[in-house]
Amino acid sequence: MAMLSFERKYRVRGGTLIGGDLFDFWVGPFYVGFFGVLTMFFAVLGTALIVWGAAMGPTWNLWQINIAPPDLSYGLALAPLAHGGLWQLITICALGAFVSWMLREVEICRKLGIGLHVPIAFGVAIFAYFVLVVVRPLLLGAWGHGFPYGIFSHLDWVSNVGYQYLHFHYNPAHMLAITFFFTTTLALSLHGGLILSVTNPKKGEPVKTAEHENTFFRDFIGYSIGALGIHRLGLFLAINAGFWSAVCIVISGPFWTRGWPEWWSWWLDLPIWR
Ligand code: UQ1
Repeated sequence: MAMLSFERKYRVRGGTLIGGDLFDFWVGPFYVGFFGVLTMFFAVLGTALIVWGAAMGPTWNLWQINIAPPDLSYGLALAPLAHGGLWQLITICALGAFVSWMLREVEICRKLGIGLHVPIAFGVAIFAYFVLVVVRPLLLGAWGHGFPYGIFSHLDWVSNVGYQYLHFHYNPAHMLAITFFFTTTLALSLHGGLILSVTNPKKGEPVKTAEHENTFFRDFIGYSIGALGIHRLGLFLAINAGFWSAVCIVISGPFWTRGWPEWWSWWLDLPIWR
């Protein structure tokens, strides 16, 4: 693909976090950087380890391949490769690749002189994964509390851990996380719909602008949050979805060991009912 006309203007030197000019170059449209190289290293190694783990297993059926964490009896020790050790190395590679990818975003932001909103948002997603596979297992005292890497196996894990707390939907942080996930989709569908509606007028009519956007929502619900506001709201909603997901799983076990329905007994015990 030919270089776009504006790319040359924005391909500025510097802004790197480490290594100076060493990896400060592009391959086609892609900025490389030290963290681009590091991402590739972890991603290729991690993928190779997954394929190795699959080769050790009983099936090549994509749905059934499973790379399990160590047995609980290994506690927080390193396990033999075939007994969860691969899972441990793959987890390190995944976190290495995710964090490197985020730092590559930071370098690009610094080159362009823009805010760090995108890497910060991605960081919250990484945080949720980190809490799930590192923080919670650490607090519970065994890597075996991590979730298995496999399409069906991770679904089974979610179901089993959910039933361990009787009814996971009674977990208040889970309620918040779900509410933020759904509200994120509501906000994006409203925003996507609104933008497309003003940029696709009837044949012969001019494309509409911010005044139409604001007026639609003023007419509709008496309030418009504004063109910048909707993006602030979207970022807030999406970050909260990831954050409360991390909270809802880390409190299950380390801070609450009974069924989640029982947590609500504080409500039934309020003196106002007596
Ligand atoms: C909105 O008010 C607005 O400002 C004009 C947008 O910007 C283009 C939007 O995309 C949306 C969805 C809204 C409406 C949102 C709320 C929370 C009133």
